[in-house]
Amino acid sequence: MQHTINAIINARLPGREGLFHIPISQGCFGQIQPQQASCDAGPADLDARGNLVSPPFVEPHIHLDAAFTAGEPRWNQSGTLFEGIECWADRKPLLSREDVIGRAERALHLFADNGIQHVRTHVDVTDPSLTALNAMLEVRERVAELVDLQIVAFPQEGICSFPHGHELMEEAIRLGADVVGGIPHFEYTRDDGVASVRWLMELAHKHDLLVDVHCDEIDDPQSRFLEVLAAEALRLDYGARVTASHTCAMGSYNDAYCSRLFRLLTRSGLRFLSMPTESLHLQGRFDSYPKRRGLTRVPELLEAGLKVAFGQDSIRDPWYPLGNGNMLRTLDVGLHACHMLGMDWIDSCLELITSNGAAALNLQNYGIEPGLPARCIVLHGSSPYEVLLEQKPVLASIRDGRVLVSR
Ligand code: 17E
Ligand code: FE2
Repeated sequence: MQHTINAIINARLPGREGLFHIPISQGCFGQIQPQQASCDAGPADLDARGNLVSPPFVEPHIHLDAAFTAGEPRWNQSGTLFEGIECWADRKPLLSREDVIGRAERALHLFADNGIQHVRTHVDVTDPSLTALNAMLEVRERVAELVDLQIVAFPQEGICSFPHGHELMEEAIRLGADVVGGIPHFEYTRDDGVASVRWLMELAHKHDLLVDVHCDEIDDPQSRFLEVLAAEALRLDYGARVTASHTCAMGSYNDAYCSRLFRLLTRSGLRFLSMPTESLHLQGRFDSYPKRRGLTRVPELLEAGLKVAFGQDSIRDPWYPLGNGNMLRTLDVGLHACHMLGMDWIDSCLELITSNGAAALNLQNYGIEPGLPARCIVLHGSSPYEVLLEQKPVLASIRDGRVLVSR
């Protein structure tokens, strides 16, 4: 049974000293008051006991239509992105509404239990039946009390390279997808990749939709579709609404090219998502030694003032056999892979799985501020460092004043 609360007491807040009393009424936060000392909880109070209270975790990049299909009908033995796409193409004809809804909701309940309240899922629309898309549009309504779900029309096998790819994208938008996707590095030619990015940006702009492109998810330093995406975002003045996912090739670009590229990136202001567990697993597969990590330039993008967040990408699917819904695991791996275990990075690390993800999703009412919807989580630890050290399950998850999770 979910009950509502009137306040969170003995709360610590990210980047602020001392303890706080956070009142909640009619599903929204009230005026946050500093507390002189730790106090006892009333019947409708949630006692944070000096632990950190944070806005909910954001899962900005996942593929729920493929969740829990690892090994079906066969395992990805090479561990490459490309064999994953082949395995998925064999699984796709077996999809049904019930199958997709069952697996996606299983993943979303696991996410909710881990303090995630905002999710963006890519749904493969290179399927003439659009079975997964229709099922996920239903799921978006069915889980609304637990999570906000954004649906990306994602052309897994290409827009230009898949029969009727453009029409399937347009149909997905007509049916109600929130975000326009793409996969330029998978199109047959560089020209097709460029054409696909220009076309999808026009489509999004015309329909006033967000954009999230699987962009340069490959170790090939010649894969340079990010510059096309950024230039289009700049031209259309659309940067805050455009997300570049993966950009793995940036980990292989030379510094001279990157210095030119960063000038464009900062001007366009687009958002970045890196999926550290996934890229460590799928990239570097064509290297002997030394072997690349396959991640984009996360600290460099952050230092340039751009928003970067981490996502899980997969949960036991043809691309990645693991995943447990715990964003702290993703954060841990990402900080290791990106050389970000310096104390300054650790102090701000929760932004990578909270506010920066919210920026990528273009969320408007996110944060712990008076008047905003009362959505937050209580973490195990009084500082980001302690939270990262322990990686314990969240102690509570509150949504619009209702207690979704409490331990
Ligand atoms: N599809 C894709 O193109 N890339 C990925 N990382 C996943 C699906 C999980
Ligand atoms: Fe992905």
